Amino acid sequence: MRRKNIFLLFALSLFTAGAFAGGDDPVIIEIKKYKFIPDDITVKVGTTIRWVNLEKRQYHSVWFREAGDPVSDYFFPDESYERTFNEPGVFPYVCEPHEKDSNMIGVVRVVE
Ligand SMILES: [Cu+2]
Repeated sequence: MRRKNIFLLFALSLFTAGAFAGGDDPVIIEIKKYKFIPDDITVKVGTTIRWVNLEKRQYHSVWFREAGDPVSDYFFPDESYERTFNEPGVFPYVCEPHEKDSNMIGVVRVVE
């Protein structure tokens, strides 16, 4: 019984490693102390990025204004925002309420 459990754990860890290498999981950008971490990222076409708000109280937004996206909703601690990038290019974005006073900006570079 115990040996079976160990095998199961081993198989599970292999599966997790494979999924990670395949690039199917969203890429995470953390939001902490009015900063996108990292604020400059390069990903492959087809990648989904998930911005996760790790503040204690503060809401933020992720708005791709130059790409023509509608104004984004604010999201609160432990909430997140996702966007998938299906075209190569350079995509700057801002946190709408904190763009000017906290210079809260970032860029996603999408390559083939
Ligand atoms: Cu913000």
